[in-house]
Parts: sequence; structure tokens; C-alpha cells
Amino acid sequence: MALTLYYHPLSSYCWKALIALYDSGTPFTPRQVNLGSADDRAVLQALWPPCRFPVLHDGDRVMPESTILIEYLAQQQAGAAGLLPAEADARLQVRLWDRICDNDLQGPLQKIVGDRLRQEAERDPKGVADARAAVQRTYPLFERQLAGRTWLASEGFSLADCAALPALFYTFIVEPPPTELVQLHAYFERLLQRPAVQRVLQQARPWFQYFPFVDAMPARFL
Ligand SMILES: N[C@@H](CCC(=O)N[C@@H](CS)C(=O)NCC(=O)O)C(=O)O
Repeated sequence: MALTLYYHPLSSYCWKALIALYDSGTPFTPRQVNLGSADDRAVLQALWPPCRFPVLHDGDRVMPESTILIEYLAQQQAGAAGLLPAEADARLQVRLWDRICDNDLQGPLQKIVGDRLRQEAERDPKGVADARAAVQRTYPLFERQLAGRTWLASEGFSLADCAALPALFYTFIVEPPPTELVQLHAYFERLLQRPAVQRVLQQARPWFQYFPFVDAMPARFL
């Protein structure tokens, strides 16, 4: 069945899905969604009422939630099978690090970025300070995990790496890690070399001007 991905090129969770699709060589039709357009929202909402992307549409199956979407790809597409290791313990590690990326980096990141988009009077400085502290507490976990490893949670590139790139890309801008976390910085550079990641970043480039922290973005990405 033909796959359609509902996404936006600036959205970090959509990057996670796109990296999995590109890296596995899975053919799909991209359908860009502008949440500011009532028509686009209606299309996405009809598929997935919470109206969040990414959403993958495959015949009569609708796969929201980036992690589940990638697990579905790993089940259905031979080229994507390696994104989730078959062996039970290795699989647990991959799923653990996927959760850490989403819960402990992306969650605080959404708080920091969302706050910047609010009116001054509606901002939440304490919540943002807590979110920044949460990101800084998470980086050393990565540093420890990455010692002696190429990829985050398994021998090969996995779901965990698909989750890590978007989270780290944006947290490195809004709340940079200390330079002494050398494993983490080296891992980020390895991720940036991955062709699927380069493709996603290339497609996002025209949209970076709308990222509220664009002024802090390194020139190499612009
Ligand atoms: N847990 C979801 C999170 C998806 C998510 O938060 N997507 C954001 C864009 S990065 C979104 O759709 N935001 C619009 C909204 O929440 O109204 C996943 O993993 O796919």
C-alpha cells in the first residue's frame, strides 16, 4: 500500500519520522501540512483528531505518534527492520533511549520554544528555567551512554538515533551542552553526517527563519 506522510519540514517530531523513512529507503508521498490553514487542519484532524503531526497514512491504517510510526515501518518495510533490533534486550535499550529523547529533551524543548512564542504577560519564567535545567541534567546521561559507541542504543542506526537528532539539534541551539561533553558533541557530528539527516536539514532550511531562536542558530545550518 502507498504511504503518505503528513508533516511539516520545521517540526522536530516530523524530522524523526522523515529520518526513519529516508534512512530505510522507504518510498512515501510527503504531504506538507500548514497548521495555520483551516483546510489543512481539517485534513489532519480527520485522520488524527488531536491534530498533531507526524501522521503516516497507509491504506486504511493511520499511524500517529512518531515512535509508533517508526515501529510500524520496522514491522512492515524490510528496509526499516533494523531500526528496531530483533533481540529483546537490545530492543529495550532502543526504546528506552527513544523515550529519553522525547521525554527529557523534546518535552522541555517544547516548553522553552512554546514560551518564546507567547505574549510577554503569559510567559512562565520558572517553567522555562526548570525545562532548561532538565535538558542540562539529561546531557550527562548521553555522555555516559555514548562512551565506546557509534550509535546511541544499538550496534546499528536505530529508532533511538532518529529520535536523538531532532531533539539534540534544537536543544543544542536553545540550551547548549557544556563543551567538555565530548562524546555527546562527537555523536551529534556523526548524526549530521548521515545522508537522511542532511536531507531533512536541507528541506528545513527555508523554514528556519520562522524558528523563534533563529538568531542563536549556527551559521552552518542556515
Ligand atoms: N508525541 C508526538 C508529539 C508530536 C508533536 O508534538 N508534534 C508537534 C509538532 S513538533 C505538533 O503537532 N504540534 C501542533 C500541536 O500540538 O497543536 C509524536 O511523537 O509524534
